[in-house]
Order: sequence, then C-alpha cells, then structure tokens
Amino acid sequence: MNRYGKITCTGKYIPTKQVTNDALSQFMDTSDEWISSRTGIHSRHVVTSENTSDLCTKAALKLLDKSKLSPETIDFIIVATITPDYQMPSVACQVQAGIKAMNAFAFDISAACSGFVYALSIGEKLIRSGYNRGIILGGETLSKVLDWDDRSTAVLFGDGAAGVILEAAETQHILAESLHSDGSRGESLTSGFVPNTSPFYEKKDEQSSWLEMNGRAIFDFAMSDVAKSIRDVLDKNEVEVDYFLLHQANIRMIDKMARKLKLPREKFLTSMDKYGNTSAASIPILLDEAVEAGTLVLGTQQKVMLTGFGGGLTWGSMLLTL
Ligand code: B82
Repeated sequence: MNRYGKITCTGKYIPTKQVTNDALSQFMDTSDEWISSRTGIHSRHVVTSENTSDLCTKAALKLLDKSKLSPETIDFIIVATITPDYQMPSVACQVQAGIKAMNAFAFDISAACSGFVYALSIGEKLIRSGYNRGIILGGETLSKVLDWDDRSTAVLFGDGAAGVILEAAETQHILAESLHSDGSRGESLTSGFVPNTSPFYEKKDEQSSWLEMNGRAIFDFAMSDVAKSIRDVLDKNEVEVDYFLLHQANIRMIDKMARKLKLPREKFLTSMDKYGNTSAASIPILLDEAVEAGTLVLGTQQKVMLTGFGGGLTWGSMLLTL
C-alpha cells in the first residue's frame, strides 16, 4: 500500500488585539496612506500577554476541535517559528504539553517565512515512513523582535499562528516541491541575534537583536529566485493551478509576481491587509482563511501552490492537490 501525506484539517488562532495603521500613526511618524499604498497592509494583530507557544497551542486546540480527533492520536508535532518562547524547550514541545498529545514527538524548525512549507515537506516524509498523523504549525510573535522606533519595519509585521493536520492517505496529495536556501545572502534579513555574555568572550558583538531587513535586496531575491522556483514547479508538472498562496510580505510583490509569471492575478490569494507579515504563520493563516471562506475545499482535488520565502535566505514552492 502506498502512503502519502494529506491535509485533512486547517485551523488558526489570531491574538485579539488589532492594531490599525491609524493606531500606529498615533505614536509613530507614519500614516495609513503611506503603509497601505506601499504594502497592502491595513491592520495587524499583536499579543498583549501571550507568547508564541500560547498562539500555537490555541491553533492546535482549534485543529483538534474541528477534526474531532483526540490528542493521543497525534504522532508528531512540528512548529515552524523564528520567534520561539525559548531556545529550549521548543514551541512544539510546549504545544504537546498544552494539548496533551502524550504519544507525539515534537520539534521546531527554523526557516523563517519558508518554515511552513519546509515543515510540511518534512511532515510528509514522516508520514511516508510510517507515522500516521501529525500537526504542522507556523506561529510567530514578531511584535517582540521589532524595533518599534523603526517605522520602516515595525509597520510590516504581525502576530498569529495556524496550521494543518497531516494524515496518511493512499493517494498522493503533495504532487511536487522545490526547496532552496542560500546562506551566503543571509545578512539581508536577520532577527534575534543572541549576544554572548560569557566572561571568556572577547569579541564585541555589534549585531542588533531586532529584526532588520534590506528591503530592496530581498525584494529582488523574491522577484528572481522565488519566481524561478514557482516557474520550475509549474513547468515540471502539467497541471492547471487553481490558487497560488504566497508568503504574505507585501501586496506589490504579489502583483509583480503575477505579472512576471504571466498568471492571472485573481489566482493569488491575499490576507496581509488584515494580518500584516506573520512570517512562518502567513501561509497557513492564508490557507485557513481560504478554507473558512469556502474558496478552497479539502477533498475536492483543487490544485494549490504554496510558496514561502524569507530569511536564510530560504525559499520553496509546493504543489498540492487538496
Ligand atoms: S520595500 O523594501 O519597502 N519595497 C521593495 C523595494 C517596497 C515594496 C519592502 C517592503 Br515595504 C515590504 C516587504 C519587502 C520584501 O521584499 N519582503 C520580503 C522579500 C523576500 C522575502 C521575505 C520578505 C518579507 O518581508 O518577509 C520589501
């Protein structure tokens, strides 16, 4: 019998506090017009007392509630995040405790905005090797790593968590994938540097711990390497893709990507207007929104391309049949 991974449920948890562009302009030299015209973002949600593990645990509980599965039946939990509560334990282990999935093994992966696509790829390999069911989440509290005095980055990001249940199926649902990294360009998008405070450490660390980005460099990266990975997957698989779910960094980028690939703009779903850029959570949030809206229906064989890209640099596309 063949074994493949299949998404059987989607779910999300968004922290309740919503911050509009107008609210940001109350304490920062910016405006709704400036932010929305350049980015397509109108508001984002931020935590006021929760951490990434809380958001991810609530998204996992939502998945269990929607699927009516009991937590003991979960074999593994993978969380993609660049804003974990701790370096140890992992967010995935905290989720395991929170949902009481005592039979699962759990670990985090760090691949920035590509994290969910990477995690789904790893999860599908686990299913193919014999595990039956996993929870795969992307979750972030980017608000805690932003320099709130830097209006060029602080306005772009938001907090949230979302994910899927991946289960064994006899037919193939992940039809193709193309995953890449280029560590030599890593400095163009960085966050969370951990200074060494040991008495033996002699070097003076000058790297900031805040999220920093070279917008032009990563924008150009997205338009060249990321566009190429989408094109590669399309060319190697002769299927008509119904919807493209790209990492939600910036609406101008989505517009330009559709033009560059000569694909209809209506096939590109967006949700950055409500949530901003939520890094590893952006694709699963978008996926759950589309399922909740009825645009995507699991089990209908709709063809969907998931494309993540971000710090590392990392990028990857995955072609799914739902
Ligand atoms: S930007 O630098 O201001 N710019 C490009 C010239 C205007 C569109 C900018 C802004 Br505003 C927001 C996002 C980006 C961007 O390119 N983001 C990314 C690119 C690749 C990978 C990840 C991201 C990301 O923001 O997560 C540029």
